[in-house]
Amino acid sequence: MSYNRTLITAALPYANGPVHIGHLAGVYVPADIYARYLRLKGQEVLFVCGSDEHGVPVTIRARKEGITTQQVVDRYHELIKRSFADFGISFDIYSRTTSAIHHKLASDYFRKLYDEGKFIEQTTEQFYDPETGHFLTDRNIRGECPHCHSLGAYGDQCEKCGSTLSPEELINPYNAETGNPLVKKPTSHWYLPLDQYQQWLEQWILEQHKEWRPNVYGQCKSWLDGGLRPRAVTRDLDWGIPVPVEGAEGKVLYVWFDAPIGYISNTKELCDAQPEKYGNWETWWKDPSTRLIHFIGKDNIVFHCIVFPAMLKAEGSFILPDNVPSNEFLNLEGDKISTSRNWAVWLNEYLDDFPSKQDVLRYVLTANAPETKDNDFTWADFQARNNNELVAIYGNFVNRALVLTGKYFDGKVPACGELNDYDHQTIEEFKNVKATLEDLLNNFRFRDAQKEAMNLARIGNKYLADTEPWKLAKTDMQRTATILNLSLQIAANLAIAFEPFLPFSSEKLKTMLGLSDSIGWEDLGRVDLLPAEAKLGEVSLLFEKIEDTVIQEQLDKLARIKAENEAAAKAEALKNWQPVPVKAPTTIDDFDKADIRVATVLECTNVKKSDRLLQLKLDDGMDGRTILSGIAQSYPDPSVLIGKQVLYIANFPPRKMMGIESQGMILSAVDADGRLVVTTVTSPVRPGAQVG
Ligand code: B3M
Ligand code: ZN
Repeated sequence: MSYNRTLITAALPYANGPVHIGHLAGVYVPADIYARYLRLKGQEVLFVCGSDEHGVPVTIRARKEGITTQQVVDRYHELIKRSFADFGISFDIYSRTTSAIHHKLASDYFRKLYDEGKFIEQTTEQFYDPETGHFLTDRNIRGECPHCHSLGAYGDQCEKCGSTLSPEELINPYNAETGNPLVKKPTSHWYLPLDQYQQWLEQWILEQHKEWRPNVYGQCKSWLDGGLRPRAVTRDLDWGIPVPVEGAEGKVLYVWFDAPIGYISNTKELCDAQPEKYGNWETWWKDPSTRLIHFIGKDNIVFHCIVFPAMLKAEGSFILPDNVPSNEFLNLEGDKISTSRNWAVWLNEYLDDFPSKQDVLRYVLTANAPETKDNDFTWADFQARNNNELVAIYGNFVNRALVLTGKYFDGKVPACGELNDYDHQTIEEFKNVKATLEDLLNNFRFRDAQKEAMNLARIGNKYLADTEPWKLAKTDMQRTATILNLSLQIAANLAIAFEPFLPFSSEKLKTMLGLSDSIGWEDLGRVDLLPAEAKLGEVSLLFEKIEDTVIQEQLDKLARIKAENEAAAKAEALKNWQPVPVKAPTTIDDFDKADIRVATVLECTNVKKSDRLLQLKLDDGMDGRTILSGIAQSYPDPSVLIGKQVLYIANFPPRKMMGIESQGMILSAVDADGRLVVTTVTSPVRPGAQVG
């Protein structure tokens, strides 16, 4: 299939918080690299995105802050839009789903499917808070976990024991926000019968799109193998797009029904505003010679590969996505990025701390992109890649070529003399860069593509190091001129090759080289991009070293956030703590079977390679014994237990842990925050004394 244009969408970020490095790495930098690359090749491209402003999260934040939901989305829509612009994410439009054009388009879309009988209507019993008059979604319902009896389990999952739950399983469910007990109440909703699209989706994805990334294809296959079921497309909420059906007051379109339609309404908004530049929106969404590419994170795969395509198929006049290059997740310093725990590097804060270093972050996030598996961002790696790659290879090469030209040729491109074998060999090496880059970029392999561009800088760096023009200048200016001419041509190639990845530094380098705007992607590999005698611009460093102190500040900041989170978690645990229910009745005979004794702690040390176990050497009034106990987290300084008397079970069979034999079990009380406190006696007794 040959295409005349490419429509690129990037997942619409929820407008309930700022954007962070995980968003950039997962979705927006890859999408921007691809859009810039296609534009550089002269292709017709539309790159659309906008804020996703409906759904429950924004309403929760509004209630927490005591402001309106519209105020929340207005605040974050502007912040997110500015962050994307600051990082050079080159959308043609960044709009929002509270726009009138989106409300109308999504509402009309729903009504068309409704009138054509594409939905089924079902009445089900849902949890309802009689006091607030709201139906609740799974995440807004909490209660006692039926498995581990922790009280804060959510309607979809218990975070204590990890069990997947449904709200019906919770004991004494309550409204997570108000604490009110809930009742069940019938409510009717419209459902998209995905099961009716099962066969078509199997054919369209599993047969026609085997080229999709394995993580995407695999997730689609498991959803299809599991059998698709009807999916609700409306909700009982007062925030969202009202359901355009008589008698549906109080119901809105489900956020995941309206949000993908946001791609269409953003396109329409742009084309309606600038038809002379962007043409008719329907050409982008209905002409089969348009190639549609969705950039998303892995948690959005089912919505972009199964649900939205089924919606498009149901409507019947739209094109379908040709590829959905979804990334996995980026973690931060070994921990999952989390908005609620403030465990993130926020884009607006990054720019405060690293002004004008957008390209450094773009480079590092692409170099570590979670393209096929989750990956980890560390500040040490950020510093290393900046100092050892951007500064030491790319920046160093460019700076030497420019400074030496300034020093020996008055800042003008020197004429190129006779090329020797080494020159020809170097030229040969970087002539293939264009083809390699294109193959990688066409296949959404941005990490490898960026590495290929950096290899070009390595070629330049090596060429200068091997030819040492700063020495030759004393004896052979002609040869020096040839070397610097070729070096400047390589630098010009670098400006082009890096443009999709590092737009800011490419712009700066093109200015310093005086590179004509007419030079583009198709010129990659040429060694005559800069004519002799052309005047270079003012020279400055492309990249600057990042010092350890700057990195330490970031690590200290994260350490403070971690401590704040731990304190908050402890306070939360204490606030909601209730003793677990008393166990089933037992007898004195059963109790007697356990031989509980008192012992005095002689030694207490950490167990190597374990962050949980302490090794206690006890005077048990008999031959002495060693017991391992999982109390290390509660006793950061194990020596505090030396001399203390503890209670332990003496007649458990010995068992080996971490290669050490443990003879018994120390008795501890579990505090509300999970801290284990060892039990003792109120006044000293002889070691070996029995407890009854
Ligand atoms: N608002 C973002 C997310 O799930 C979601 C994407 C919508 S794209 C149509 O993080
Ligand atoms: Zn549980």
